[in-house]
Amino acid sequence: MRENERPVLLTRRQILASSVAIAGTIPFLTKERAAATPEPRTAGLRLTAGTRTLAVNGKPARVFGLVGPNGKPGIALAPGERFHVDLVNQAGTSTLVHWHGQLPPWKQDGFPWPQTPSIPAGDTRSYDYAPIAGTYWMHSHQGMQEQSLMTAPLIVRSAEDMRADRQEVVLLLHDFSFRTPDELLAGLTKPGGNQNAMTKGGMDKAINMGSGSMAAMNMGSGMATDLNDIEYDAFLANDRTFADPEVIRTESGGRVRLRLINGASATQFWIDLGALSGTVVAADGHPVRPVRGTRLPLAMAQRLDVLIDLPGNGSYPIFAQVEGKRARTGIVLAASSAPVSRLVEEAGENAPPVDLSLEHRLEAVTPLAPRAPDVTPLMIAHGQRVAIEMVNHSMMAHPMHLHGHAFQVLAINGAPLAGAVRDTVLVPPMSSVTVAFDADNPGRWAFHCHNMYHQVTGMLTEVRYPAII
Ligand SMILES: [Cu+2]
Repeated sequence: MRENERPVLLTRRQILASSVAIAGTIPFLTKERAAATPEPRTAGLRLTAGTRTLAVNGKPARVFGLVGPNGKPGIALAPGERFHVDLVNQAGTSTLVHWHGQLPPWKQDGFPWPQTPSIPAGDTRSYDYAPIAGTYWMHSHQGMQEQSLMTAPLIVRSAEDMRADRQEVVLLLHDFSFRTPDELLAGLTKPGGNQNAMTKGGMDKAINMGSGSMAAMNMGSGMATDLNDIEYDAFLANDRTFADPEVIRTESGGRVRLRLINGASATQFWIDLGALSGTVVAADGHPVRPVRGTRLPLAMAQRLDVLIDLPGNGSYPIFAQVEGKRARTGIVLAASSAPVSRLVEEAGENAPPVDLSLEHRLEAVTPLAPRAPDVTPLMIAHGQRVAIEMVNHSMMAHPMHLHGHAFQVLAINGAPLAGAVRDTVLVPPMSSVTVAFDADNPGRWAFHCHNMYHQVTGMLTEVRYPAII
């Protein structure tokens, strides 16, 4: 299967008629269409960045995709297996894919630094590093390709996962628009635009480093609480809407490990397990002490692993409701013979803003060793303990992500916490969150808001070690 030559993902969901009208979701498909695919230079797993056509709300949508060696989205690795991947660019435009939350050498991180340029259309780039186990994901860090669904799961199974013998269910969430990302961004930034406060909110100076014993990030200021700046056409769970959800048939016993991934570009969700209850056992791939719950907030780019034991042989929807809205998407877990009834696409009432209620309850299984942080801004040195206090003076929520490191959440609004070790944390409006990490991975690392529109309008900086070439 490793040499599978299928150029793009073909599933029953896709409309393959060549006469299909191209929806405007891919911004820069150029005439420099990929030539013949080069032979992989090594024996890595083949991961193809390409294009595909989905049906969304009954209409065809041309989007990007990342298809693994088995023809399915993304990559899943066995315990101990290296991330040895040949990324083949058949997307018809240059691209670069970030292995979100993984801790590779920095030149394999998939961020377009001058030293690590994007992959031209038709080319292949190889990656080889020892991955860390857990629920991760991959997404393009090139322009705004992420909004056009250049995203996929990256699952690294542990030996413990295999021993537990639970059925693995991956739920990858997206926000979707028939408009191009450029059109969506223009709607956000144009003067007098009615969609949000980005231009009022000082995004251009969103990241200001203070001095003192901690680096402090100040995130601008706005006037009113700001949810869902973009009116999306659909919200997708594993590429499908709730009108036609994926039904996952559960194995006998109904023991599931649900791997939740928020791959949306600008949307936060409340996961609602409905009639089920679950146990959160990992945040952003990193184990946490078990926390029971049925409604779980999931900020952009975050992941949660939830263990669920189905109580019977019925069918059980897993809802993902958009914060501030009635809109929802999701999947259905159903025993083999259980009928699945049609689902109501909208919830009865709007979901509240995604918050830190779960973050307060999370505690890393393997926390950072106790240690005082060094006095340092974003130039850091190998071996340091670095603490960053992120202060949000705006009315927008910012899910903040650091590449190449896992940090521990150590305070929320100044109140100390021995929280989760993870890679993405939400900083709600008018709030502060302090994280710390060990500087153990020399390189140039992006540190940014994972709301893609905040990132591309400047909410991105660099955490850098000295003497990097
Ligand atoms: Cu943001």
